[in-house]
Amino acid sequence: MAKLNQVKQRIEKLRAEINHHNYRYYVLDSPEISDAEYDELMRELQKLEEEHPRFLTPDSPTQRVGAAPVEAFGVVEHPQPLLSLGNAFSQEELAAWYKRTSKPIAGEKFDFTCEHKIDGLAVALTYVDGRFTTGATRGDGLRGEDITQNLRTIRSIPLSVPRDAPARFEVRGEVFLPKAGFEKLNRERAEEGLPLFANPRNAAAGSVRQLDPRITAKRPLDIYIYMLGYAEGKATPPTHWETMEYLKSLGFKINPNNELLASIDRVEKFYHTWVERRESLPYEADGIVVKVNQLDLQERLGSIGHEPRWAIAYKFPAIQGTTRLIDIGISVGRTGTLNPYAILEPVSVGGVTIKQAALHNEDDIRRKDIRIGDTVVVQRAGEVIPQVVGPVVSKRSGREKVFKMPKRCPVCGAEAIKPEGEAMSRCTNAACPAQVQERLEHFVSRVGMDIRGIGESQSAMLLREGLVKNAADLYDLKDKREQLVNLERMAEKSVSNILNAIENSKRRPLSRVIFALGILHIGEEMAEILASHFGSMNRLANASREKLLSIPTVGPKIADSIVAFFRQEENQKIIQRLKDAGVKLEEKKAKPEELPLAGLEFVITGRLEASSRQEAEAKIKGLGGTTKDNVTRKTTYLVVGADPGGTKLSHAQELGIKQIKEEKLRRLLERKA
Ligand code: 9MJ
Repeated sequence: MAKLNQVKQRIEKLRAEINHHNYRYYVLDSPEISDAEYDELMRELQKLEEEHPRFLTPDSPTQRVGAAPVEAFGVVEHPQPLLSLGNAFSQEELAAWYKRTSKPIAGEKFDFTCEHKIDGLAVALTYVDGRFTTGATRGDGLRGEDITQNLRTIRSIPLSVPRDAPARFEVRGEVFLPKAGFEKLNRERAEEGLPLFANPRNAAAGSVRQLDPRITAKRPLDIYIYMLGYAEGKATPPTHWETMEYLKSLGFKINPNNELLASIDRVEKFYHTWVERRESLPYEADGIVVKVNQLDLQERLGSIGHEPRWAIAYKFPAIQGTTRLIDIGISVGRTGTLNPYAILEPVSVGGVTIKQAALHNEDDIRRKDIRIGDTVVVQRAGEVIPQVVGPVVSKRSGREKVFKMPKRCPVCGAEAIKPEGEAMSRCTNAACPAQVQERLEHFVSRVGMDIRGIGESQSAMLLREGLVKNAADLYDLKDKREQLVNLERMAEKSVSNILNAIENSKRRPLSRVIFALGILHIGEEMAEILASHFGSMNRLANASREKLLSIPTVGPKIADSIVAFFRQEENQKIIQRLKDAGVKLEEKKAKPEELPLAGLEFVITGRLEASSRQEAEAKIKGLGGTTKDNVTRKTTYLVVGADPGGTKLSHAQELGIKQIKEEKLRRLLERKA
């Protein structure tokens, strides 16, 4: 008993420590320990919880991800309606709001809070007895969707709050995808040939409304809390500003750019400051929200319909414009994707001249019914490439032309195909000059081998001059110094820099090399998984389809692509030459005792439905666990499949060995992978 008590205490201590470090990292953006130290704490907690499942609670930091997918979201009734906001689009409209608002509370002293209006998804989070119990979308304001399991995966949402918090309360906030996360997500989707999200808002909404929380967990979502909905069992502060300070003290993430301002003139200043600086923000904001700070006055002002009279969204000027779509061009990506883009009559949008814009893919063009010759609305959002929002149908003359994807690659003339179920058409010729150049650019890019000094124009020149034909040739350039110096715009100094950068790139981690090779469907994350799993390029290159599929996150599309890549002689030669040149193609594998299932022993009985027994055993071993044919005292889990015959089950029962179903094993493997 004494031992069990010690375990419980250790578990509680670990949870408190991990929650603290989560808070430092995700809420304050100011970590106190390294990732490795954090992982170590998590691993210890996971191990103790597995060994002592009776101590597992839903608010444990290990339980953020892992809920099973759902068929559809349940409905949540909001105890108090979620509000939307009225808009002001000009100084006059803000002044009119101020006049309307001041009248009913004339003679009262009040001030304002100003916040950025984040363009994400509004949610309500309910906490009961210190625990996060329900998370819901706004829906129609009265009823929203139950997305609790998805919101649990967002690290800046606390799963528990301090004991002295109100017994039951609801906070409201905006879930969003920071710009950097949005760009990374779209890069990954491009790698995988998936349609791109048009903006961070759509990406955030799409991520939060996934039926499978494991997908949500992979998206770098964040939240800012902007309101206390209600609180029971405890008095809360009398102003909005103090309420936000109070929520901050409970562990919620509050936007540090919020300000408390004494007059409407100050509000105007706050607005103009951010109109100028909005692009520098790490998130997409489409305006500011001005709120009357005194909560008793908010109450007196009340709402009209769903819109409170005590707040208003003062919108930033739209970064949109209209112009004519002269033509649709096609650029060829590194994996052969034919990417349509808009060629526009130059137009100034928010002070920047736009001549080209993204068009995503053929289906997107058809869905929006964008025709060549149309007047179109174009939009600039943050750092994101300008986009065509849609046509202005009323301006059509009837001479506009419907766009058709070419059947041949516009660069090399080879056949283009659109694989079943994919959004993009592809050029089928791996030697297509456009693909060769894109592959080289990808190889040297910052996220690849990071060879500074070789960009788009240098790649083109090296290929044009015949100095390189593929990535491996870069490592022979040191013998061609003379020729390099003779190239246009290549001074002695830049040649030295480039040659140094090439030399330095030999020490990049294996995951970068795998990613830099530009294998179809292999993004940065997948490259990391493959590197840590195989530990060497050689082992990856020789992995069979089955072996690849035994890695939990690898599906058939990825496995086939890897096998096809390494089967090509040309690619084998490139890898051999990289090796000969001294590029590091090995990595120290995690020591067996550091793998997530290290020390756990599994026995399987009965028939497995979702995978074969061999596959399940391979996955367990891949994560450091062991598998045995018979139950002994050392067995950690007996996995019980359908129709278990034999004596394993009764033996396990006699010895008090924990039994788990196949579904539980699957979740365990996914969580650990
Ligand atoms: C956003 N979207 O950032 C409110 N909001 O307050 C902020 N939205 C809001 N406040 C009351 N910062 C209703 C909506």
